Amino acid sequence: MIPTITAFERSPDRGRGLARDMRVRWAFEEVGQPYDVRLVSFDALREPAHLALHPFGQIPTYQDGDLALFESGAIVLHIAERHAGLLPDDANARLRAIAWMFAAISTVELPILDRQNAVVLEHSESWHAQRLPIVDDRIRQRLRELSVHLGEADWLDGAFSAGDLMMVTVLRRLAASGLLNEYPNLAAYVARGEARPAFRRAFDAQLAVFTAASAG
Ligand SMILES: N[C@@H](CCC(=O)N[C@@H](CS)C(=O)NCC(=O)O)C(=O)O
Repeated sequence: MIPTITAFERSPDRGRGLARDMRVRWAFEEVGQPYDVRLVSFDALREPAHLALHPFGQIPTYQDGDLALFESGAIVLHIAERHAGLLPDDANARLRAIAWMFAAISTVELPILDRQNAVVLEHSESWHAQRLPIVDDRIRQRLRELSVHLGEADWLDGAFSAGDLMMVTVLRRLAASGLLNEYPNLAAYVARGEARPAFRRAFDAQLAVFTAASAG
């Protein structure tokens, strides 16, 4: 049976691959697992049928037989555990890769999401101009630390893993901010992730949804 995930029918990121179905698509492509995508509208996210799959009314969701999952990190971890290619065989290295997945979505993504909220939701507040540099400095702190850890390495801990997959997708959200370019090794790290054939296939698949929606 082919797993089915949900993605936006009309992604607000205009096909830049920033919505979180991109991580799941990329994971599927890395391990060579075919998948189906069910596109959902914003209205459908609030309907009981979708809330039964995702209590917070978001994408992505994952369904395979009697297994239903939400949270992109949990879905990517499930894919990585079921297939070879995204987690090392060595038990300790495997746990370190999983730790990097958590680091991506809890330690690094949080200040990045704060910036997104500041830019999208708070731009007309009188205090926006004062707050944004504070938010940016919180991001810089994490980027500095991550940059030191990565050093000259290609990936965060040995070979490419689900930890890198999550981290690259999180850092891509900074593209419009220019902040990533202050850390050349991190910018190169993201470019390395984006150059992977599996990333390109996943990116093209989500872009095709946006292009088709725009044409329709
Ligand atoms: N922590 C969740 C976040 C999911 C999330 O924020 N999804 C966004 C799209 S990237 C969404 O569905 N937004 C619509 C909404 O929240 O109404 C995950 O990683 O899966």
